[in-house]
Amino acid sequence: MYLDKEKIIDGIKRYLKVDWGKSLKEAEDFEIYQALAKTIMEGISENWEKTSEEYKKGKQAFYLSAEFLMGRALGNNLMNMGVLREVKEVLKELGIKYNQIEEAEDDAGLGNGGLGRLAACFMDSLATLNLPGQGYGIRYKNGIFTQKFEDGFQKEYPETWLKYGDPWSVRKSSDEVIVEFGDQKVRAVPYDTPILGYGTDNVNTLRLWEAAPINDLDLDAFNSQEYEEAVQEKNKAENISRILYPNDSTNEGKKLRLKQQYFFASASLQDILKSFKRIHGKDYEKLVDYVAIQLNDTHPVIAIPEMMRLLYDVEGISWTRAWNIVENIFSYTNHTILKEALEKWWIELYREVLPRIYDITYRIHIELLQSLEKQYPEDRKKHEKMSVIQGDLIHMAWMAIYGSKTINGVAELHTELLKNQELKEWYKLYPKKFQNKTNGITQRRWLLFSNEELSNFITKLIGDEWITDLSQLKKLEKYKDNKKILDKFLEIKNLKKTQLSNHLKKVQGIEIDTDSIFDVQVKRLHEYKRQLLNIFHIMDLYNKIKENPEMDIYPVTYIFGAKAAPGYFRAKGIIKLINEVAKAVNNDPRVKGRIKIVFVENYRVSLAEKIFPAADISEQISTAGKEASGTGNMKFMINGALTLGTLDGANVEIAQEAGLENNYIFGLKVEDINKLKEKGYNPSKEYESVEGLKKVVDSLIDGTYDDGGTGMFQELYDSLLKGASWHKPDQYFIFKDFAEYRETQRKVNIEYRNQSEWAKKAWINIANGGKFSSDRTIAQYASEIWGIKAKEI
Ligand code: B1N
Repeated sequence: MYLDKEKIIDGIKRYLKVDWGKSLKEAEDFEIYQALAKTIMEGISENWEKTSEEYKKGKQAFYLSAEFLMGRALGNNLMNMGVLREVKEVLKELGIKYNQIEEAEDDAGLGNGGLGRLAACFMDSLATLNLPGQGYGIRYKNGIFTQKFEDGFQKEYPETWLKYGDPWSVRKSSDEVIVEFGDQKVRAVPYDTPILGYGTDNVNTLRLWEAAPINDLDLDAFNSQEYEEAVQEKNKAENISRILYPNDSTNEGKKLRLKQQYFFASASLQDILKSFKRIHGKDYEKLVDYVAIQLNDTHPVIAIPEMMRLLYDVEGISWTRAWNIVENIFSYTNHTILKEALEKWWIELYREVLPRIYDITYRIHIELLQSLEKQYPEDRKKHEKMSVIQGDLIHMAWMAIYGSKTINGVAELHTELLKNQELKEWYKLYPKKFQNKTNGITQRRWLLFSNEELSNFITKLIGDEWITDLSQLKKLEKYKDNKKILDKFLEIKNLKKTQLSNHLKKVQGIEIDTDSIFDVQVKRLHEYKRQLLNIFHIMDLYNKIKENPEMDIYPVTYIFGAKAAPGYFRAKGIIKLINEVAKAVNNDPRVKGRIKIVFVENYRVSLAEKIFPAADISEQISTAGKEASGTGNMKFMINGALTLGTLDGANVEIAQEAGLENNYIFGLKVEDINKLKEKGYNPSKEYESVEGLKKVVDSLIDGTYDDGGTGMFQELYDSLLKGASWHKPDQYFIFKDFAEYRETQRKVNIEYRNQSEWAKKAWINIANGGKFSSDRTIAQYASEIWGIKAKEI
């Protein structure tokens, strides 16, 4: 342990004085938070340096990701260091409320959703497993926007996590590199954040790049009183790392986005090569023995031609040797099969921003064509389909597959769909490259930290090994019929529900019945995730209550949390709809509190930590085949919520592990949807024939709910019944799944009343959550892809 009580108190007081000129009595919460953070940084600095030195001696894995959705660091770091309790005590003695200090930290929201949070969980697991792995990304000045609801509409406000500075990062000016574009040259300045593992002295690193100008100020312009021009270069440079693109699973073909991608890919590779050279000189044949690079989706795939540039242009290695190195260093993870997410760049734009990278990409394209010609002589159609350059577009996923050692999907079903549908030609060409790596989550943040009560209880029963070996949870299963233990579980669940309600009361002024079922859907807002199916069911239920005021319903609180991409009109329409229905339902005396809708504002990591432990039902209702994995589903599971879901993504494996009978699985399967598509799906049939559905759908446009004259609800209506130029009506099969979803919801409502049976199911879910630790996922990446081994300092 690096810190004891005295050191902590001393550190806090010292930093308060040095940084803010304040005594403890005068200090604000955020100042105490910063002082505490810096005390920790001081405490770990030696181990951090030691770890970096140690890792350099062998093979390292580098995780390149445009997003790292880290959330808060304070509590997590204290917990991983094993001093959380001490710190709480110390602060108490000083008359300071730990909770308030914790709440003073802004989330580091440098990601959109699952993909970014996965990267963050991976960082935690790498460190905990003592694995030589480092993250590389972008230090966005503004992370994911802050969401507010104004009159039920989503409004976005800039997120400003750096306004008081970030105590968790160290600017490493001496490791700056230059990144060059066709029209611009900038400095890339690294900021290192320590990643503390649990129960280890190792401290791993997340290195995020900030863009800075070569020249701060154009003095000539300044002297001629042209002040705007004087800082033009600075602004243009800083724009590169200014803001996270707020799209989840859609491609943004903007110039600045391409610059961001090249910026961090180039800076990271230069950094990797520089530290390799320091030890091994120019012996590049060794590179594959020391470096593995994981490309988190296609966002960093530009690193492939950039590596060629660095090895071939800069280091003077032959093209063939360089390509051989590339093919053995890079691996690519695919996170989605949605067409609209596939990254393709306009040639014109690409060539303008990255002229040399374009030439290199072109050569890669030609060589791929040559190898395709060998494999499939004169099969023009196939060549065209698999080309990196197609017409006016550069296809990043194809370059990734061609240039990588392995390609993996993120859940079994997803990988099978890649192999047999989406990427079947590629699978045929390179069967050995394809792997599955089912996602996972860190149980440290998502159970130990966010659900202290359940954690303590589990530890009391089976010891604390589960904290670093989640498969230990299996030992809980023998208690599945133990009434005392299940009662205790229910008591904890109730406590977590009360804590969440208190929090929501404070931040949003909402009263929640903590005896009601907490039915939760939290995730990005997207049509394929089908929040619309969820709200349609509630609208139907509300209609039924109005028809039959004495209807027997066990009280349910439907909790939503979701940000919509600012330019995603339909997603914003769905938010408005949920808020409108909430207003009607929550204020209708006839409902008598039986159902309530709560849409939490600004859903983010720190709020998620309060929500997962309080959930009874985990809504995972995406159209089968569309959700690559999902990771929220896993967080719910290990906190004892039952999955109400389709056989999609990792839900399939959750149901496999915990048993179908302990979850609520419903709806169309991938095969059903394929068949339906073949046959031709006409949603009007369901609309007319499924009892209650027409009334729900019509209420979008008959004046029941008001979209404030925006046309949003009409547009939703049309998307379901008429389709649009780019898609068929009800493309996500909401109508087709509606009846079965409602049936399953009814079952939930009845079965929840039997609390001991319910608790048993929840308990079995927890006991079988072991597979879904990111420790398992990372151990598989380490041995099956990267070839790295644990190294303790
Ligand atoms: O990645 C997660 C999965 O669990 C989810 O199922 C999947 O939807 C998510 C472009 C994405 N796929 N693609 C993205 C994010 C940002 C962006 O600009 C695509 N996110 C996912 C982790 O595997």
